Amino acid sequence: MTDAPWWTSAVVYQVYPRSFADSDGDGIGDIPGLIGKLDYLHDLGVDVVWVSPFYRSPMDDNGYDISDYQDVDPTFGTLSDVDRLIEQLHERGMKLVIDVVVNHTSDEHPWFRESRASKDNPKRDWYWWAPARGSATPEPTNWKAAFQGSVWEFDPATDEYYLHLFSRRQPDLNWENPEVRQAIYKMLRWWLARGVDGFRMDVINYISKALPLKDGPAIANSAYGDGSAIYQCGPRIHEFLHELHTEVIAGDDRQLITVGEMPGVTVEEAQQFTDPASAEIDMVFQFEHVGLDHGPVGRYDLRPLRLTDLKQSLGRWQDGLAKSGWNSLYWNNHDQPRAVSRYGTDEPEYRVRSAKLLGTVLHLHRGTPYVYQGEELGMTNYPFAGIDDLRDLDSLNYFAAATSAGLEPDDIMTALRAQSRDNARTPVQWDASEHAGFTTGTPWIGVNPNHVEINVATQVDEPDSVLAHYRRLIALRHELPVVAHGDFAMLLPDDEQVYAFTRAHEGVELLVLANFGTSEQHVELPDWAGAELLLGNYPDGGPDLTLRAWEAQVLRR
Ligand code: TEU
Repeated sequence: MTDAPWWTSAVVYQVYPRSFADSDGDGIGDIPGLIGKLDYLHDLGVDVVWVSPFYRSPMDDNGYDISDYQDVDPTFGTLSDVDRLIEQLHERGMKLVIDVVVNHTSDEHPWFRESRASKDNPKRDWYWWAPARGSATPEPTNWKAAFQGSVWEFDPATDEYYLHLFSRRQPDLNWENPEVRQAIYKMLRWWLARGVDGFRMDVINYISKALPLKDGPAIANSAYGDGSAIYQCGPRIHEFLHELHTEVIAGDDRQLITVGEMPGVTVEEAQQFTDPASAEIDMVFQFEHVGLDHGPVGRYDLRPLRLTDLKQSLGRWQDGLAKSGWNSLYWNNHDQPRAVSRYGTDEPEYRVRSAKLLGTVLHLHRGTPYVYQGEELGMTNYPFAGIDDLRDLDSLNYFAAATSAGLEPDDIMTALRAQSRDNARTPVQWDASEHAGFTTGTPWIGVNPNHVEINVATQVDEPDSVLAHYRRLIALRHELPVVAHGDFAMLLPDDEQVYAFTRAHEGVELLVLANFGTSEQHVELPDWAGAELLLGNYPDGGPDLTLRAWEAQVLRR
C-alpha cells in the first residue's frame, strides 16, 4: 500500500466561505476570516481544505455563478488573500482545493455578454442557443431546471433561447466547442501556478450533452420534462475529463487531488471515472445516499429514511469501487441538510451521541471522508419560522412554485425546514456570544439559536465533545492503515436499526457497530466477543456486543 496516493489516507474539510468566519464586520464570511481559523483546522487534523467559490460573482447562487474565474469577489477578499491562504495552509502542511464551476458561468461573465450580443459574435457558440420551436411550447426542449421553471431563457436581443440547467443567471457553457475547453484548461493551469493543490468540480458530469438536444420524459404534476438522461454523463464525458486531466493535471509534478460532483452517477460510471487507468479524476461525489429520503418529485418531497436502504446503497458503493477506483464519503455539504438532524437526532438527550455515531460510521468506511464546516460540532438544522428566514434561491423558488401550485404554507415550510440548503449555510458557531463569534456585524443569514450550547468554545477542550470525537476519528485514519486501506464487508444487511461492518488489512480487523435508535440492541457476532474497544461514544462502552441508545463502537482484533 506504500504506493497508494496520499489522498487515500487524507481527510478533507469543506469551507463555505460566506458562513465560516467574518473578519471585517460586514456580516459575510471572508478569506481573512478563514485564515484566522487555520490553527483550528490544523488542530482538528484535516489534511485538505476545500473552499466553495470565492470568485467574482453577482451572487445569484452564492458564488456558484462566476463572472470572473481569475479574481476574488470583494465580499471575500482579494487575490493576495488567497495567496496568503495557500501559503499559510502549506506552512501547516495542509493543502487547498478550490471549487471549479465550469458547467456554467454567470450571465455577467464577459464570455456570456459577448455570446448574447449577436448571432455572429465569435463567442456565440460558447453557450447553447436555440430558436423557438413552435408557439404552444416554444422552448427548444421540455427540460425542467434544477431551480424550477424551464432550462431555457428567452433573450429578446437576438430572438433565441439560451440553456441553463440551474438558474437563468447560470448559462451552460458549450463544451463541444474546443475553444471553451482550452479557455477553461488555461484558467485551471493559472490556479495551479498560484499554488492550489486540487479541484472540486461542480456538476462536472453535466458538461457533455447528448446531441441533438431532445425532450425528456414528462414529470408528474409538472409542465416540464426530465432532461437528465440527456445531460448526465453524456456521450463525451469521459473524453472531456480525460482531456482535462491531460491538459491540466498530468503535467503538474505535485500529486494533485480532484473530485467531481456528479448527480445521478452510477457505481459503474464512477468506477470508470476514478480508475487510475482512465486518467480522469480521483473520486466522485455521488448522490444516491442523499436521495434516499426524497420522493419522486425531488428533495422537498419528504420520505422517511430506512436504514436498510442506506446500508444497501453505501455498501454497494464500497463493493463497486473496491478493486479499482475510489470513494468519497460525505453526509454533509453546503447543499444538504445537517446530518445530525437528518440521519441522527436533534433530541437533546441523544444529539451529541448521534453526531458522534454518524462521524464514526462515515469515517470508518473506505474512501476519503469530507467534513463539512460545523459537522464536527454536531451543528443542526435551523428552526426556520417562515420564508423570510431563508436566503437560498432554490428554497425561495420552491416556495414560490409550491405556493402557486396551491400547497399549504405550513406543509411547504415543513419541507423547507427538513431539506432547505440554508440549513447548512447558517454561520459556524464559534462561541456563545450574540452572533456566535461569526461576525461583529449583522449576519447575512440567522445564526442558529442553539449556538449558546453548540459551539467551538465549549467543545475545544472538552474530551467528550463531538469535536474531540472527530479529532480522534481523523487521527485514527492517519494512524491505522486498516482504516484507509482495509477491505470492507457489510454485516447484518437486513437489520433495521444496527449498522455493522468490518474492515480488514494485513492481519488487522475492525468491527464497526452503530445503533441508529434508542432501544438497546444486541448483535450476534460471537467471534468478536472480547475484542478490544478502540473507539466508542459512551465513556464506559464495553465490547459485550450490546449497544445502548445511539451507541457506536469500533472494535479491533
Ligand atoms: O450542486 C448541484 C446539485 O445537483 C445540487 O445538489 C443542487 O443543490 C440541487 O440540485 C438543488 O436542489 C452544485 C453546487 O454544489 C450547488 O451549490 C450549486 O447551486 C449548483 O451546483 C449549481 O452550480
